[in-house]
Amino acid sequence: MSADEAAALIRHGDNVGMSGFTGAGYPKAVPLALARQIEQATQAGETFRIGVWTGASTAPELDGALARVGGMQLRMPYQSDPACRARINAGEMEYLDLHLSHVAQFVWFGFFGKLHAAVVEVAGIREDGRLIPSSSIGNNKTWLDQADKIILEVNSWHPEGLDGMHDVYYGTRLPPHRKPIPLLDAGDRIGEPYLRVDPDKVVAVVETCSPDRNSAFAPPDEVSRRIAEHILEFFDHEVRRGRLPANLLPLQSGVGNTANAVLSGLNQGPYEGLAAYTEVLQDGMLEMLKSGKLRFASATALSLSPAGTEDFIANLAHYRDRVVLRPQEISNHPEVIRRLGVIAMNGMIETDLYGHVNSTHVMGTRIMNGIGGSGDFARNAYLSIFMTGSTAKDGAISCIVPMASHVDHTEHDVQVVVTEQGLADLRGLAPRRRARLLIERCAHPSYRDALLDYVERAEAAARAGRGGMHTPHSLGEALSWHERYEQAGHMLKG
Ligand code: 0RQ
Repeated sequence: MSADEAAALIRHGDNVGMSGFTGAGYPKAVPLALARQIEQATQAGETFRIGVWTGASTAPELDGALARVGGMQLRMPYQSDPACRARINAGEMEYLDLHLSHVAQFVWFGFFGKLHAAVVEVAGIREDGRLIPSSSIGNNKTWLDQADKIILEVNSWHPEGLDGMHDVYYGTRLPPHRKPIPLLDAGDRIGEPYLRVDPDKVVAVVETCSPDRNSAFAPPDEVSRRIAEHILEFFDHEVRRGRLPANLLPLQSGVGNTANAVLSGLNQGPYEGLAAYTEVLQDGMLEMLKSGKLRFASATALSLSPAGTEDFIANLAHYRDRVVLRPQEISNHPEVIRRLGVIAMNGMIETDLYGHVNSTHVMGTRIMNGIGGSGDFARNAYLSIFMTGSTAKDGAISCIVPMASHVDHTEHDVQVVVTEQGLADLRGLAPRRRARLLIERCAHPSYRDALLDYVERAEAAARAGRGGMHTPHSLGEALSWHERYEQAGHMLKG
C-alpha cells in the first residue's frame, strides 16, 4: 500500500519501533507520511504524538520530520538530529538515553510498556516469508517479535548482494534461562541471515527506492590527525611491552571524523590481519578492508558516506565475506566484548581531572547525542580509550575540566584519554596522579596553569581539613568553569 495508507495505521499514543542505526536502514517513506498526518491533525486541533524507539540515530526523514511537527512524545535510545535535540532541550519531548545493548532486553522485560507498531526497512521479502535485512539490523529482531502490527518498507535501492551478510541470533533468552552467547571470534556466524516475522502481524508492505542519507566525512583535520598519531604510537608501545598482540585486538570505533581519522592512520600503519568488533562500519574501516589490513568487520550498521556507499556497492563481492551485520544486542553485548578483548575508541565531550567522562551533555544540561554504545564497549573492553580535541568552540571551552558537568563513564571505565596534545595512560594510577598526568599530557597549554592551580588549592584545602585527599575538590568552584562559560562565553575569561 502507499506510505500514507500505512502511516494511517499508527495512532496517537502508540509506541512505534522503527528500524535505523546511525543513518542506515531507517524507513524512508512511512515516517514522512506520518509527519504529514501529525501536522494535519495538529492543525485541526487534535493531539497526535507517539513514542519512537529505534536502534540508534536515523536521518532527517525520520527524526527530523517527526521532531519538526512535534510528533514525538518520547524518543529512545539514541538520536543525533538537530531538530530532535532542540525539542528535547526545550523540554518539548522526553528522551531516554540508554546503553544500546540494553534496549532489546529492557523491551523484552516489559520495562517500557507495550510496543504497538513496528516500521522496519528491509532489503527484500523471501518467498518463505523471512526478511532480508537492509543496511542495519539494530533492534529490528525485537521490534518484529514484540510489535502488535508491523509495517515493512521494502527498499529496492539496497543491492541484492546484501543478502547473506547478516547474522541474526535467535538464541537470546530472558533470565533465568540465559545461555552463553557462542561467539568466539569477531567473524563467527552464530545465527541465520534473515529476520523472522509472523505474517499475520504484517499490516502493510510499502515499496521504496531511496538511499540511506549519510554525510561525507571531512578529510582528517590537524587535531584528529594528531590524536590518531598518539593512539598509533601507544599501540606500538603496548605491542612492544607484550600487552597487545602484533595484530592488536578487535577494534571498536565510535562515529565521527576523529574516529575515521584513527582508522585512516591504522590503514597506513604497520598492523596486518586486524579485526573489528564494533557497532558502526564507517568509511575508514571499508578502506582497511579493501587494503587487506582489516581481515574482518562485525557491526550492526553500515554508516557510509555517499562515496563509501558507492565503493561498497561496486566492490560488494569483496566485502560480503568480510563483513557481518548483527542485532545490536549482540554487536554490543558485554559478554562478547569482554571475551574478545575489544579495543574501544570513543569520542567525548569532556573529562574531569580524575577521569570521569561526559559523552553526552553540554554544560551539564543540554543533550548532544546520547551514550550510544560507548558505555557497552568502554566498561567491557580490554582497553577503553576516549578522545577529543583539548578545547572546543575555538578555545573557549577546555575539554579537561575540574569536575565533569555530567558523567557517562566513571573513572572505573576510562583507561586512556587522548587529545591532540598527547595521551594519558591512566591505568594503575590513583586519582591524584591521574589529575597531574591529564593536565600535563592532554590539557591545552592555555588551560594547564589554571587546572594545576585548581588541583593544588583543592589539595591544600584537604590537607587543612576541608575535604578528603582521595579526590580533592573545591566543591564551590568545581563547576565554576562551566558556569563562567554560560555567563561569559569563555571558561576562564569573565
Ligand atoms: O559541536 O558542531 O555545534 O560545534 O560537540 O564535537 O569535536 O566534532 O566531535 O563528532 O567526535 O563528537 C562526544 C559528541 C563528539 C560524540 C561526541 C561540541 C563541538 C561540536 C561535536 P558543533 P566534535 P565528534 C558509537 C559510540 C557519544 C556516543 C558514542 C558522541 C560537537 O563522540 O556523541 O560515543 N559520543 N557512541 O563543538 C561543549 C565541550 C565540547 C563541545 C565538543 N567540551 N563542550 N561542546 N563539543 N566538546 C556510535 C553509537 O553509539 C551510535
